[in-house]
Amino acid sequence: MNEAVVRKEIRGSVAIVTLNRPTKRNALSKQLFIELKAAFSSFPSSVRAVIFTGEGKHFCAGLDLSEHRHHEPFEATLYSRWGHEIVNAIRYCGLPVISALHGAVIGGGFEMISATHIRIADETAFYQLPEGRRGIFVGGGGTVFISRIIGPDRMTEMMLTGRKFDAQEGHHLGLSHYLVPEGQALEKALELAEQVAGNAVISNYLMLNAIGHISQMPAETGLFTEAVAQALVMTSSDAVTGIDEFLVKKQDFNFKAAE
Ligand code: 1HE
Repeated sequence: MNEAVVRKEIRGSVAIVTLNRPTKRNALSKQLFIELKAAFSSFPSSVRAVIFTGEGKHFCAGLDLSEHRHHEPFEATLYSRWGHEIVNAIRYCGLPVISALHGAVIGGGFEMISATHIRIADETAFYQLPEGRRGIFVGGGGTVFISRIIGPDRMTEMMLTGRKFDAQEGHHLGLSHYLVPEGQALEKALELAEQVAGNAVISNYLMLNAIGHISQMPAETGLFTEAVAQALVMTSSDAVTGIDEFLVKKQDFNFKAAE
């Protein structure tokens, strides 16, 4: 039997999903795709936040090119659609996903982290879309999701030239929300995971789903959807608790700890 190339560990209310193929710089092989999809498909009900990271010196070197020397068009289409399923499994797993990044964040790996909700990079992180230099193209949702972060114009230039953005540059472009010293991304991710795990489940669910969907709607449809989403949360018992705690005790309430 092959060794697992994705590790999944549960630490209290936080799950840690780790790409575990460091000798190949966590390149995305078929086996890794299968295990990654499975890892994000279900979590124990005690889990309230997920951390996504990589073993070794690099987060991910992108698609395993050794598996993609030749494809038929239909096969390549299905492969890309499979990539989209995985990216959507990350984005819509129903829990906040926090990526902890270091070293290479390349190609398909870059596409996957564009689906995560909080991104933390250490100073060694760098970002690259070398597809243009290899005669290929992105296929893991990058044209939609990376371009929403850095804009289609910047993504086009990144792909045409194959340039690398270092951690500082990536941070200024919005690729990371937090930039931390070398080796500290996982620690920061654990701290933030504990914090967001303490939010009301229903609030988190709406943040993870409604904002992304509403941003794709015409304004008036979006505003109506926002009102309905707000009504769902504002009329929950969690809203009563959260607002009362603030008004009476002047504090943020930890919903997870109160269970
Ligand atoms: C790989 C891959 C890979 C490493 N597929 N085997 N991605 C790329 O074009 C990035 C290619 N990789 C690199 O630029 C570098 O490997 C790194 C900057 C990430 C790391 O460099 P380094 O010096 O630490 O490692 P290395 O010596 O280059 O690689 C170590 C091993 O990993 C080596 O194998 P070995 O058997 O000779 O030890 C490499 O061949 C192997 N390796 N990267 C296969 N990507 C959904 S569509 C998205 C399309 C894309 O993602 S395109 C981007 C592809």
